[in-house]
Amino acid sequence: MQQQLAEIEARALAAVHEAKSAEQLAELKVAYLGKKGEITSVSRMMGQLSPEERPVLGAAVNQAKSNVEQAVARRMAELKAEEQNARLASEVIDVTLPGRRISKGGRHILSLVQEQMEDIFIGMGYTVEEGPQVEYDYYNFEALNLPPEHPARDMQDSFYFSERMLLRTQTSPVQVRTMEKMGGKLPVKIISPGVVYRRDDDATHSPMFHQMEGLLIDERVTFADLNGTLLAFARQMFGAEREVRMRPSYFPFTEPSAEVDISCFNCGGKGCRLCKGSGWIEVLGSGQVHPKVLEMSGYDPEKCSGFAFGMGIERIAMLKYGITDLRLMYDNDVRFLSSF
Ligand code: 2NM
Repeated sequence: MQQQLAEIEARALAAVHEAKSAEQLAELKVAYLGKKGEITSVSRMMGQLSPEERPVLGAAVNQAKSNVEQAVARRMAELKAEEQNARLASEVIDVTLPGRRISKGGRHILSLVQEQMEDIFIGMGYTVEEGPQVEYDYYNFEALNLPPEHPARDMQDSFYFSERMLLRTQTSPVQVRTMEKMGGKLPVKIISPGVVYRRDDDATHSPMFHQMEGLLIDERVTFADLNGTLLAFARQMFGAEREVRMRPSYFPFTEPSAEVDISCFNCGGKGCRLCKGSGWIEVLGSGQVHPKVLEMSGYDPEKCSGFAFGMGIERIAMLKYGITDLRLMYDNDVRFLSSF
């Protein structure tokens, strides 16, 4: 039986050595070491032996099993190494190829438009001022000549934290703070871009939007200066052929006040769908700063005068880039964002 076992072991080792694949090795393992495998069957014949002979054969069977198992593991490792070497030999990696380009982000359309607007006014000598979004009622309303009964002060229209504090509904408080800071010195020549908040929410109104206001105070500043400034802005923003039109209006902080239209850049003023046939598009509000507003912030209306204006940055962006829904600018869908 020992003889037979030795012969089976030698055959198994030779077959394992010759194996050409992992599947073939697995089959050999079953054929020799499995439940009905050849080596396993030798131990089944143990019953024919004397009690003295049994342990001797048992040990020999175990040794043979162990030898074959080790040979299988060795051959498996060899086959794996061969396979990897073959793959490495055929695989061509060109290490001189350039890497994949990392796509850079871009500025948001609102930031781009705000910057264009800033650049135009910086070019006319204005400086950019900013202020807090959480404001005192005093700076947001009172110092701007908004009487306590004014509808804009209603809880329905503004976000209040307390009786004295709210989210600013316009950037005008920045102008008031700047006038205070300047302490009566001339000129004051600033723009104040930034976010404002109002209780409004539909396709054309968002509770959070952006404004840019401007303020110029100096000796003998007139309505004609306001007109010329806005004309220069309109032409740089919407094209050299634009005209502006001012219509009488009302704001508590300016007197007189005017709504400002620019001639339609789509049809050149002939009338089209964009301007609803009128040839004009409303873009901003403006006026001569009210004497009370000047006085409250330390400027003598007898010695100086000023103009102010305010416009929505979203509205300018929508007009300039043909954006039809305000909300697209807040969704942050990359397909929209990357189209500018
Ligand atoms: C507008 C329209 C008209 C405005 C007035 C002032 C200030 F502080 F000087 F009184 N700042 N902004 C103003 C005037 C804003 O927005 C439609």
